[in-house]
Amino acid sequence: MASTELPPQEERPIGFGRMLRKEDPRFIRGRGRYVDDIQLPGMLHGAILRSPLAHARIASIDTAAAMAHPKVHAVITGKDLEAQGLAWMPTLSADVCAVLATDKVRFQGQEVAFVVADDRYSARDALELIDVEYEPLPVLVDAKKALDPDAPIIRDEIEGRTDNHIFDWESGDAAACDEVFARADVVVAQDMLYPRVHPAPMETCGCVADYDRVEGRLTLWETSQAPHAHRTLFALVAGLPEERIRVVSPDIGGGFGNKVGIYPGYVCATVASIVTGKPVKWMEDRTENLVSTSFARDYHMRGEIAATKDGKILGIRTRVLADHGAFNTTAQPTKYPAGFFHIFTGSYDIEAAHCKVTGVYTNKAGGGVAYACSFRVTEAVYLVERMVDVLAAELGMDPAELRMKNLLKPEQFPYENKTGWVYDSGDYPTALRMALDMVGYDELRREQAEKRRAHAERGSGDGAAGGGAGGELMGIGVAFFTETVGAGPRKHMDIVGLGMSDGAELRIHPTGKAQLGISCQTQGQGHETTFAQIVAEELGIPPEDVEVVHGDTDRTPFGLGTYGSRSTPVSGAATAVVARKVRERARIVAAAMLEASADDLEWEKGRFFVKGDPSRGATIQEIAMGAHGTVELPEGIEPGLDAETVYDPPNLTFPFGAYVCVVDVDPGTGVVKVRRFVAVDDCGTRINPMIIEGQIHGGLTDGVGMALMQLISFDEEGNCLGGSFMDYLVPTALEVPEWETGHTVTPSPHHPIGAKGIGESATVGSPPAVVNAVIDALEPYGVRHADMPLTPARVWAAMQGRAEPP
Ligand code: MCN
Ligand code: CUN
Repeated sequence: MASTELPPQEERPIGFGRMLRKEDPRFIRGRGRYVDDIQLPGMLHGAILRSPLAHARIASIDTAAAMAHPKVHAVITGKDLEAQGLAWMPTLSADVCAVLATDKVRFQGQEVAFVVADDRYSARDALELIDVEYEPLPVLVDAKKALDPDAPIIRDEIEGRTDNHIFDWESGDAAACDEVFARADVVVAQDMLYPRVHPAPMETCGCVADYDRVEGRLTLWETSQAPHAHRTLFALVAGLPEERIRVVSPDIGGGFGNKVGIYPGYVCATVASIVTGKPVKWMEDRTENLVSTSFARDYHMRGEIAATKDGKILGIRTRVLADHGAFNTTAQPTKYPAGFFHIFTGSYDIEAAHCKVTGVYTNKAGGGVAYACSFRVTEAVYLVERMVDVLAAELGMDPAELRMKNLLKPEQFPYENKTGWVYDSGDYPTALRMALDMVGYDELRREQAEKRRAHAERGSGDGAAGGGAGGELMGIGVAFFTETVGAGPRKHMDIVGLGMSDGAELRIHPTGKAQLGISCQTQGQGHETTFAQIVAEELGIPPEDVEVVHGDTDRTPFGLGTYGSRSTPVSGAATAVVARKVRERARIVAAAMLEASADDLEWEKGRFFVKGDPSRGATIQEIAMGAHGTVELPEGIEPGLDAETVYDPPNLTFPFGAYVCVVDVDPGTGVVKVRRFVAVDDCGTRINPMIIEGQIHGGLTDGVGMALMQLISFDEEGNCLGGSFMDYLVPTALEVPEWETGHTVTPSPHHPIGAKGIGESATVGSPPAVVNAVIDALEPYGVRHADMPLTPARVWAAMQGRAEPP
């Protein structure tokens, strides 16, 4: 079970264990270096003119007055980009996206023109001098109407397009599902929406583009979770040779998937730098970030579950309508247009499963895969975990007991689920039992029964079921999740044709200090610490002596970057493998130094010694000096210890967890208070438990935010109603309880150190636990489901038997 105690700093682990983050001294002293901290001589500032309308034809754009502004250097419009073939750019999902609008605007906040001026204020002032004449078009907001014959066609620039359909995608076996549903005793169905939310990182997106006309070289500082992939795409789109592009992703103030894609601002700043010959900075403000960059979710789902009358789940099927906005700018492996949604089979031993997902365009910002989503595992887990509770209600069974009855058993791993995923390892019942014990489940149910009884007695006097003051409605919510992270095997997974492997380079200096270059990019997850710990574990070099280099394409090996919690599963594996390569080289050098045969050497952390004679040995530091010095090496052995590798994962990793949430709902106001939250996670081998707990605390907080507070919504004209932190509510310490965490350790059998990802587990697992708890609290009112966010108004409406507040 977790202890939050850190060992004293002098007992820092040489390898895995709790240690403070190496990067924190600069962050807590305000010495982080973010994109907006970069100041270059002669740097100009860009600002984007955005569409006030969600759908309109552009009749004309007059930039003369803006150009006449004394501090303005350039005004770029879609027409200017069109002349260079840059008005549209490819997305990460086989679609194209407008850089600056040419023909029409397709969502509110879409990029229309780019102004470059001496300073940020003048650039913003000059935006108001641009005169755009719009001819409004009918707006499509409701995804359910996207395929109606009379729906406005959003992407009519595409030859021959007569509807808003993007894709249909299926997984599982429809016929097998029909068969089990036909013979099931009980079938329940439920419609649910996982609403549009936004990752809202504290640092918005931005860049500094510096094109050197003499060298023909572009340096681009970017808020990017994937610098190498961005560089390759820039090379392909702009036609610049790849070696003349350097992408640097410095410190990132939170990514959460928001910084995976390539945004028009990056392209505009680059074009502006080429045009003006000066460096150009572009930085979004909060509203721009919320209205125009990658949102998350927006999945309209219908779930169905079939079971026997004693609660054995037989099959699950689902039909999904996916709202992708005006451009399909999601980012997931090419083969999977719905991401990894087909893990909606969850953690259960079932006979059949099937899903069908249809993607559509609407007049909203594009995106869909972001906000610690594990490529739509979030939606999948929400669906199955809500459905299991709906089934429990139907059967009158305890939801924890129903889960326990259906969980996969440890001996079933590796387990191939009904949509083709092979779960690598797991011990689910132990994790669920631990969570129930930690929370004191039986006692809580007793307390709840007591309160319900008291409530019913009071309620009969009041008229309305329990309305009126006092007597909180207590709810207990359970969720069990299986994730699939670490994309992924090259034979199955690529993003725009780039296979999803990652490189690692390890240099060992003569003094035995090390420098590790990796292709993933930390946005707050602590890679500078944990990746040093992997090297430390493998080589015995203290983590403080291992410098982790990341986020600079000139200094790191190629690889696809950080998202889908893939850093530990892929780059972490690459790091362990490259360290082992170094170790094998060190063995040969040590043999030469100790005048022994390499086979006769034994390794203990940080040192080789001669078998049977532990006093005859050499430390890794001594070996490093020897390898760089004058030790005579065998024929054909190169001096030095450096090594490199590229890791192609054989499978994904499947972290899992059991969560229990306890809420109290005020029947008078509908306000939900999260009283307790227990999270038991299993991410295999744990590199740094302190960082893991931090990831979980953050994800749980996000989950409470999504379940209770957050929503990006639109009015009928397509005006975004969540465009500021006054409307889009990010949870704080005030809304969340003291988190209670526990863990089990079931290593991944195929990962070199047995580690699975953890970065998104809590965001994936917590929303259904919270919603299940609220619905459980509303049981006396006969509520079976209500959609997130469960704001006081929604909860109140549900208590009145309405889906939406009036
Ligand atoms: N870790 C560990 N032991 C394990 C697994 C992970 O010690 N068995 C550590 C890792 O070494 C790393 C951290 O936990 O320091 C997260 O690791 P991992 O699960 O590999 O996830 P990534 O590093 O790939 O991070 C990405 C993930 C995603 S996709 C989103 S979205 C998200 C998240 O991480 N964005 C974050 N957590 C975030 N945390 C912060 N602070 N900021 C973000 O933007
Ligand atoms: Cu889906 S959000 Mo994270 O994978 O960068």
